Amino acid sequence: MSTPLSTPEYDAVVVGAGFAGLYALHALRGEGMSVLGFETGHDVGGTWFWNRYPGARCDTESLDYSYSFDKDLQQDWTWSERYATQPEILRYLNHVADRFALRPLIRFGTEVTSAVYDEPSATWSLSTSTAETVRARYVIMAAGVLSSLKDLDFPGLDRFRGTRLHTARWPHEGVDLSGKRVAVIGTGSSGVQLVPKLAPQTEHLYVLQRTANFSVPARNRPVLPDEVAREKASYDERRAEMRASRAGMKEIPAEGSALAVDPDERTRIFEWRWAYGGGPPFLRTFTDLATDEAANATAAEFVRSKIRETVADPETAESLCPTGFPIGTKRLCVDTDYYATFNRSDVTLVDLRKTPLVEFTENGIRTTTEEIGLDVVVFATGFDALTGALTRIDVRGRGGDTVAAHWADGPRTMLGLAVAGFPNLFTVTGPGSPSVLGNVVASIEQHVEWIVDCLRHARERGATTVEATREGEDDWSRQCAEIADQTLMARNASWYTGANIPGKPRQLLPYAGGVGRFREICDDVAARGYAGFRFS
Ligand code: NA7
Repeated sequence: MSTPLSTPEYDAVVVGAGFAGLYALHALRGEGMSVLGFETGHDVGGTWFWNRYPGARCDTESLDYSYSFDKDLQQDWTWSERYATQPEILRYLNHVADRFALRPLIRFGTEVTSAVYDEPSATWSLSTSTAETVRARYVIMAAGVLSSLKDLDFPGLDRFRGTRLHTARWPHEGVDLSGKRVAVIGTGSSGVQLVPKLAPQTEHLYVLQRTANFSVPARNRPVLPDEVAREKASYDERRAEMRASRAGMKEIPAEGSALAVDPDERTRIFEWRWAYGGGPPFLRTFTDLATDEAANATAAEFVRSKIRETVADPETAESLCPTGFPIGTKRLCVDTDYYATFNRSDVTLVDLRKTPLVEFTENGIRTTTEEIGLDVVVFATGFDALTGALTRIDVRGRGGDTVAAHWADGPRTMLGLAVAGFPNLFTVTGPGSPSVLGNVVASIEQHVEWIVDCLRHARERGATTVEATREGEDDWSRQCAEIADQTLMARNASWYTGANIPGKPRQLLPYAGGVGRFREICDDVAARGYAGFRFS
């Protein structure tokens, strides 16, 4: 005889109140469910709540990096720039939270510390940093893909008497850096956006670079009124294109193989994309840049030639030229004046490959050749991407198994949406989802809508639990690995493959088959009665 099911306090709990959490709350409530959101931050925004460093900006075009689920919202909101700044995106998310009355559903300043599945009642019990416990039938993990900070394991860090800042924990009130000697550690997307903005504010800026990254110009500009009118008039077509596309955004078709054109013609085509601006347009200049090393090398060399052209000091230029990995296998940075900033007399590049960082001292940082006196150190050192937000919570499914243990040899999911042994728990843009390999907002909407459809289906068939099967998870993991093997990304060290976190298993974390293809696969799974899922 089965144990009677007790009534949960909430139909669903949503963890996180960024783009994913807000939409999940809205969509689940729309199904008539009782919902509760938890958010560590003191307000909505997720990534855009935390990452307030000067220069923080989205590198997907605003017209794509925004919700499409509500046509009135889409028409009412007007983006002012091609790539929105962090303050503008945060204003947008606040507008969404108010417009759809989502704020009252969320407990802010509250971190979920554990989520434990209770088999007899088929409910989840969640505990929080504020010593609260709630029970829910469903849990939607929407805690972000770049939200769990990489540990700062620098020798002697505690000794340093100056100010420490992190790009992803930038003070809300801002920081006055005038007259200060400042170091930025890290030259990924955050560092590359930050450096040109900090340089004019500081007395002297030291950029501590361990690995030079490729960066292409954003060519950011205001969105002009006639462009706004035109785009809004045809927004439906833009969104349809976005949903079917590879990267979840309006795309310029690639030009065929990079190796099929002569060098002059190839350079002319790269020049056009360089002048157009943006990461995905550049990486899609030719069809084979992501898959063929020789083709990729032509793009890498083109960017290196631009760095040498821009940076006056030849030694600094050489240090800034990325080598040893194909372009696009680490996230391609998108900048405004990054390389030109090194022509300033008050900016120094410290090449940690040549002169490694030895330790922090009371007064600054010691490398193998000098001690750099500093008032402020900014860490732009990255995140435990895609898995960190989930594995840092003590999530226990059937039999008390933890997600962290289930993923000990690398994350495994069914469609990036569910994990075998964790019934009624869904993940948004985690491993196995196209996630960061495209416009994350496009994926978030697709995931949330798919989850809501799945829960409606469960209700219609009278099921209390829905769960990924082990076979479904095996099959999806195999498909992800097969697609990954076709890319250069999977073979190279980056946070895409978990290589930035010591001890993290190496595998390409997101699904590399594209946003449009992923949607087709998800739709097909649903059409086949949710093949790979078990309802009971
Ligand atoms: P990233 O892209 O992970 O970049 C982190 C940077 O910090 C990178 O240059 C690292 O160098 C550097 N780093 C990390 N640890 C160290 C140590 N111990 N010493 C020296 N340098 C270090 O993070 P971002 O925040 O820039 O960007 C993450 C994403 O957020 C971004 O792509 C957007 O999508 C938003 P390394 O390469 O490891 O040598």
